[in-house]
Amino acid sequence: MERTFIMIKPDGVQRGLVGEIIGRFEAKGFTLVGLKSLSVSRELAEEHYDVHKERPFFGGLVDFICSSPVVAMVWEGDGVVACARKLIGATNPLSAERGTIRGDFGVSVGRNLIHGSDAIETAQKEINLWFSEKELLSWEPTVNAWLYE
Ligand code: DAT
Ligand code: MG
Repeated sequence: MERTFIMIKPDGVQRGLVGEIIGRFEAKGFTLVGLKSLSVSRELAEEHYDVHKERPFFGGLVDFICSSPVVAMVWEGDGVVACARKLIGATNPLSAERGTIRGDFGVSVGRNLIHGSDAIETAQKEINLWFSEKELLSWEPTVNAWLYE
């Protein structure tokens, strides 16, 4: 089954939105297979955002991710990678649709609350970067019988 990496950024944790955000993934019907809170090292943040290392905002982004604890998660379900991006909304919260996490709770691109993998291959890479194999569960919620045909 498809998996994606989701991280509630320091602003989401500081603003007390952890429960709200997790609740949206749960309510949608996805399965939580990994969850931890952590203070992110510079090394991990730089590796995670390596694709953006030439961008002008890279230094500030890494500082921000390391500034306060985050909540890292792995969610599972059919089409979860693309669907999580829809639940999250556009990168700039001001242009994100209402009903999305960024659209409902954010006002600036540098404080957009949450990260979600942008493709299946990226998700695999990010899950391996943030979680060890033994931190991930393999389980099937009994409610899946009522979510999937
Ligand atoms: P996303 O998080 O939607 O995948 P991205 O991969 O383009 O967006 O950028 C990663 C993060 O970098 C983004 O969530 C917030 C930050 N960021 C992107 N563009 C930025 C900008 N122009 N100024 C400041 N921060 C930016
Ligand atoms: Mg991205």
